[in-house]
Amino acid sequence: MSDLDDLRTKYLTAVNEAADEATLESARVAAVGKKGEVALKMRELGKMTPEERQTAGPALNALKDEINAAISAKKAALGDAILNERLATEWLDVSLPPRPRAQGTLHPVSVVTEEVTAIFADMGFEVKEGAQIEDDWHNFDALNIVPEHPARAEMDTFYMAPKADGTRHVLRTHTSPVQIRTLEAEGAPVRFIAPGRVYRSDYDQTHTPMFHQVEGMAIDKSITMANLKWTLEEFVKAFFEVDNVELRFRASHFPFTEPSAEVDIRCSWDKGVLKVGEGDDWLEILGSGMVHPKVLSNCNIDPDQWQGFAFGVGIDRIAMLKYGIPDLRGFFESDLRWLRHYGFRALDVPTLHGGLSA
Ligand code: 2U9
Repeated sequence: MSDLDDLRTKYLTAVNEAADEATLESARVAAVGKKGEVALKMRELGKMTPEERQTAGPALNALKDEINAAISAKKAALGDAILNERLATEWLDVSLPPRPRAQGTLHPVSVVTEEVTAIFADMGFEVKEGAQIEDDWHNFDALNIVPEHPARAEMDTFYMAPKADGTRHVLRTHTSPVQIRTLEAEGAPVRFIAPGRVYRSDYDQTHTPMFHQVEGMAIDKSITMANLKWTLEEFVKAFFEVDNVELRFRASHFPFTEPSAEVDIRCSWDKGVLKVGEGDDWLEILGSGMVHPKVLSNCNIDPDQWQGFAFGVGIDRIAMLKYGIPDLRGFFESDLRWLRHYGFRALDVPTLHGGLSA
């Protein structure tokens, strides 16, 4: 049986020296697999005499068991080695103190947009949004802004590179294209606000090249400036959280409204802090008017049947006023100190039922 001893030595050495599971598996197949050397030896049992078989059979079975046991032991050892290596490299010091949780805040522009939206939604206004890149028709022509109007000058408007046909798109200078597209698509009656980003080439303490507006519009058969005045009064009272406000309408001029009015609210400044509703000062907060008949007919709406009001408010401006922020430029500098100081905690999101600054 010295050839069995040779087999034992050969395969126990192979198993012992296998450095990974693949090599171990090859050794297993060669030794105790279906066509392995031990199986071949077992086939020879048939040719033996019964006496020879009586000793050779158990010896072969014992060898097979011995090799299988060695393979199992080696497999476990290889598994342990892999685990030990992972344990050595992938570790975490659970005794370290926890990292302070990054505390994000809501930007005042987001909060004021939510406040304004909640107030107008409560009065039955829908909310519409649109693209920030617009064509001349929706940003200017349809709004009765003539080609020579100063607002169209390169100085004020950001133009995109001209297309092959010579036309140039613009970064919208107001959210009014949203109203034009809504009137074109839906006709009248409508009642909605359009909040969003707008762009004008301007930069100082109260102007940035990108800022935020909310414009509103209501068109129906018999809407008048009285409805405009009531709506704006309700808005100002809710926004500044005061029971009484006095609004002053000053005649003005916009190409898209006729008549047009700028709206001031009565206020006082006490040591730099704004108080709305009382005092001897007036604060301009928005522009408004009755939608120009030409604008309605540009959107295929019959101005003899339909009329209504429109207004525009600078969101950043009313955020500065309400929350006492002196310089607009800080709004868009992403300075974490500014954001921590003027930002709002996530759960401070205003709702009408919860109170705007609850
Ligand atoms: C359509 C018809 C009329 C929107 C209006 C104003 C007056 C206005 C300014 C407020 C501060 C712009 O952000 S601001 O500088 N807006 O004074 N906006 S009426 O009138 C429209 C809009 C769309 C189709």
